[in-house]
Amino acid sequence: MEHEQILYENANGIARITLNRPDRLNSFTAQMHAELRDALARLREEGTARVLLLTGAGRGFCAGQDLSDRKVQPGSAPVDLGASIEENYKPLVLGLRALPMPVVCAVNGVAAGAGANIALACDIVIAAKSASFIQAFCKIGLIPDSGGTYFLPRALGTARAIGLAMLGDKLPADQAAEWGLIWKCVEDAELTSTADALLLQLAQAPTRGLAAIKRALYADNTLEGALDLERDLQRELGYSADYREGVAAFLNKRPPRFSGK
Ligand code: T3D
Repeated sequence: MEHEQILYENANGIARITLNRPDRLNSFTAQMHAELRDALARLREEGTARVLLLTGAGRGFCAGQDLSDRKVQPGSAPVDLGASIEENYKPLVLGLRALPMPVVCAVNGVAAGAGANIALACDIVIAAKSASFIQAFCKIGLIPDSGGTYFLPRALGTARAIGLAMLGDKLPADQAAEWGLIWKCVEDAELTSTADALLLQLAQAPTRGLAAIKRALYADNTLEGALDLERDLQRELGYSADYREGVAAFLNKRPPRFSGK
C-alpha cells in the first residue's frame, strides 16, 4: 500500500512512523488509520526492527480524530462512533501494545483527543517542552477513548484523571512528566537527539527481554498471576541467546553484543 498520510521507514533495527498531515495537526482520517495498520503489519512481516518510533510532522503531534473527515452537523445522519473505534482506534492501541519491541513516542507538539491517548499507548513517551496533552473529548460531548479511561486513572489517580477528562484543560508536557504520565519532557531543540539516543540504545538491547517486560507489565494480574507469568517469561528468556550473551559479557567484563534473539 502507498502511504500518503504517514511516513514509514525501517533501517538498522529502527522503524519510524511519522503522522504526516501537518496542516491538519496530523489528525486521524480513515485513510491514515488504514495506512497505520499497513505499516504495523509491514513492520512485523519485515521482522528486522528492534524498536519503533512514533512521532508527528510539523508543529503538532496529533489532534485526534479529523472532525471534518465525515459529515457531522446538526440535522445530519448520526455516525456510528463505536464502529470507528472498533475498526480504527482499538486495533491501533492494541497493535502498538502487542508489538514485540519497545515503542517510543516523541510528542513534538500538541496531542489532543485520541492523539493524546495513542501517545500514552506507547511504551516510552518523551515530549518537547512546548507540547501538551488535551483530553479534548468532553468539549464535543464524548469520553476519552483510545485507552484514555484506562491509562489516565492508572497513571494519575482518579482526581487528576477525572479533572483532565471533564475539563479538557491543556496539560503542559513538563507537568505531564512531573505527574508521571510520560517518561520525560525535554527542551524542544533536544527532542530529536533525545529520541535518537533512546532508539539507538533500545535497538541494541535484548529485544526479547524488552518484549517480555511489556507483556508482564501490561498484564492485568493478581500477585499470583504475576508470579506465574514472571516464571513463564523468565523460563523462555533463560533459553535466549541474549541472556547467554549478557551473562558472558558481564563475566568477561566486556560490553554485551545483543542480537535480539
Ligand atoms: O471516530 C470518532 O470520531 C471517534 C473517535 C474520536 C477520537 C477523538 O479524537 S475526538 C476529539 C477530536 N479532536 C479534537 O476535538 C481536537 C480539535 N482540535 C483542537 O482543539 C485544536 O486544534 C488544538 C487544541 C488541538 C490545537 O489548537 P491550535 O490553536 O494550536 O491549532 P488550530 O488553529 O486549532 O488547528 C490548526 C488547523 O488544524 C486548523 O485548520 P485551519 O484553520 O488552519 O484550516 C484546525 O481546524 C485543524 N484541526 C485541528 N484539529 C483538527 C483539525 N481539523 C480537523 N480535525 C481536528 N481534530
